[in-house]
Amino acid sequence: MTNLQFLRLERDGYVATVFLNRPKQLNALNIGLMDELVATLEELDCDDSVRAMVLTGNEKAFAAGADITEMAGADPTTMLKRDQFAKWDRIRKLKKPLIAAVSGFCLGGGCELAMHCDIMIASETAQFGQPEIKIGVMPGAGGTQRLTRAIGKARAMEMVLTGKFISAQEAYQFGLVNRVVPAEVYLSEAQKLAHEIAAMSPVAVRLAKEAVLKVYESFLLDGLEFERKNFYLLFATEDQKEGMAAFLEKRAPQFKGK
Ligand code: DAK
Repeated sequence: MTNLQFLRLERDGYVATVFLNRPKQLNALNIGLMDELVATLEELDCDDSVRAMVLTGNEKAFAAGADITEMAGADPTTMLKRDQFAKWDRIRKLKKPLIAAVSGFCLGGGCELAMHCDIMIASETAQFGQPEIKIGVMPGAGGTQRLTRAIGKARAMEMVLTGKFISAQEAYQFGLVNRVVPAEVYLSEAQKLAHEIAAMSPVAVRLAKEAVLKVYESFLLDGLEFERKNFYLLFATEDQKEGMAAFLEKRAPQFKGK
């Protein structure tokens, strides 16, 4: 865990806080960051001196999504070989409670990462969205499944098909986040909650988390598999190339349905 390039780590008693740390790119989740994140979370998960973890970004962004520069030129075979989903599966399998402390942009893969967490505390400045459709693709790391379960079909469909963001208050009303707190305290509130959970029996916490997740696990796995296949397929389209190139060139995309 030494020499972290894309993360920062703080420890306080039984609570570890992991900060996503690519501020210039609004914490866009590049491959290097995801590698570090998964390794760090797994290490903390196996460390008996840690009982709860907080995952956060900075005030401006939790994370603005997967790194578009790394995906723009990719074809389905490249995406398949990268096998990035294996990393996300490892986050899904963490045993200890993981609390997201979200401020600012929480978009695309960033929103999907926050939804991998067990509890979400949002700053009043947080904005949530699945804007992949605007760059010619769709959510690939569980967004179509977890968002729909969290906020219902009607709202999820609108977000996924238009890419529109929702505010922290809306996210609270829709059931995506546990609570919305003033910007100054979003992180300390998440850490307070983590300490509260860390005071419980670690074994009971682990088994209780596992049991809550079981509620939808088997359906979730079918859904994730379906989503992944569709996501890969989109990398065979001209619209994906156009959508991502347009973002990087800072212009509006011209989609052709090809
Ligand atoms: N990727 C790369 N760079 C990004 C980025 C991203 N997702 N988001 C922002 N940046 C960069 C910008 O390019 C800009 O860089 P410079 O021009 O300064 O070099 C810098 O961060 C600041 O961004 P802006 O200048 O755009 O800042 P604004 O305040 O004007 O706008 C914004 C903020 C968040 C509205 C805007 O940056 C934006 O729309 N960003 C893209 C949001 C987005 O489309 N997100 C979804 C990406 S697709 C997978 C797992 C997950 C995924 C895919 C596969 N597998 C396991 C296979 C997920 C996919 C996605 O998330």
